Amino acid sequence: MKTSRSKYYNASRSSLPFEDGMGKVVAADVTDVQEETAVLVGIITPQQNERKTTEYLDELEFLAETAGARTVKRFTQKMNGPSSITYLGVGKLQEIRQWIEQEEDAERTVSMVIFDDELSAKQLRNIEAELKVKILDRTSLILDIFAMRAQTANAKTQVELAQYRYMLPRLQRLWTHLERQRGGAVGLRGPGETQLEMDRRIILNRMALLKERLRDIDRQKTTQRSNRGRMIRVALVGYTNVGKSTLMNLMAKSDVFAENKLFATLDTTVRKVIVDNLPFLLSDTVGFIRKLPHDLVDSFKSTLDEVREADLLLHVVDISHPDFEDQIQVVEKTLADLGCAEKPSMIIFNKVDAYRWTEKDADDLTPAGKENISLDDLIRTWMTKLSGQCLFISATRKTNYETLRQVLYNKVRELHVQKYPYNDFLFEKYEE
Ligand SMILES: Nc1nc2c(ncn2[C@@H]2O[C@H](COP(=O)(O)OP(=O)(O)OP(=O)(O)O)[C@@H](O)[C@H]2O)c(=O)[nH]1
Ligand SMILES: [Mg+2]
Repeated sequence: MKTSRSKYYNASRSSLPFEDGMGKVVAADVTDVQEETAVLVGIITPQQNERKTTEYLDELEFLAETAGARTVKRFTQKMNGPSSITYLGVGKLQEIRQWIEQEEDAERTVSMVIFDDELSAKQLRNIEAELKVKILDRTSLILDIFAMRAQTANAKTQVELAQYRYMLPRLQRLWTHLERQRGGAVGLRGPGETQLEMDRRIILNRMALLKERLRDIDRQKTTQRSNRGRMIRVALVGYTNVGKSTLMNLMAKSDVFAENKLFATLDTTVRKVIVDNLPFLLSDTVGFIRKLPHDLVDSFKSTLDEVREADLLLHVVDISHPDFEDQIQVVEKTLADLGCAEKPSMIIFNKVDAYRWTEKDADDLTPAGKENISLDDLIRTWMTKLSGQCLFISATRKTNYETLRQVLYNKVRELHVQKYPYNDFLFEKYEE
């Protein structure tokens, strides 16, 4: 079996982050693990019914898998809202602890418990004390995947900054934990606190450095963008894993990394695309997700500038995903947060080839669910809803690809004439 270095920072075993020679704070110790296994936890509340929670946990499982951990069990609890002290009820936590102990007795290790919502420092500390395994939440898991995916200096800097932003308010937890391991509860006020202050200062310094670096990158990118000439800029946006990069590759004949994992793309790629005689710029960027950590959105400002400055947004949707309607809302909400709600945009429903539905028997009188809607009916509904401002395609099978090109041509041309009325470049025969 493959032995890999665990990517996870193990708070219960390791010592604290320390500064390396370059002023960078690194986790001091990682544990060797054969295969990491995860237990997932979510709550069912009046605002989030059982079906929703299941969908969230499905997604959390996909995130865990992307990060390299296999899910072995899920726990849910019905409650009015999360407890500010332990997130779950105490009884539920004990139930999870017992289950973990049973597993350990059977010589099966549980590497981590992942909570579907962001945990406060206090919740983390209490849960960790009770469960005695590594605890992650959706945010730290997403940050971990981002760290794994980051390729360029820009993406790496942005992720590192987001990680420190997440870590800073939670530092105390690590110290408390360490003191407990040493068996001294009182010691917290002594050297521990000094050390905590030192750690905090090291991290704050590092964050200042990263921010400065990002400002430099930002300046460079702004210059690059202003040198791109008079071309309409189109940005592919959408939920993660919907097929943005696949579509980019198809249109720009490029070779952007695309795969069936979450957050395959972190960096923005921009390509010149020519439809007939019309050139424009097409960009592919990071996908959105539910409960996207706010720190991450802030840290990814320069990557998302591409979206902010686009003239037209192509919102790609995976119509074969059971939650695609929810995903549309998440993307629209994120776009609004970015100040892009009013931008011209178009919805591209992708993966029509993968759409599945079950026809109801004529004598089945139960109300039709969303799994009983045929593709044709779905298309009709959305065409009406969006007054025709949408397209249904398959990027892998090229279904309706010609229509997409035609629609884009008209749209980009219209925008071009508005934006650069005296630019005759548009109507020349364009030679590549
Ligand atoms: N069946 C089917 N699969 C598709 C289609 N388009 C893309 N895919 C698959 O969907 C998966 C995700 O595609 P990507 O292009 O990486 O998606 P993305 O939106 O760029 O994802 P992130 O970069 O992770 O946000 C890949 O496995 C693609 O092969 C399609 O039209 N039909
Ligand atoms: Mg991608």
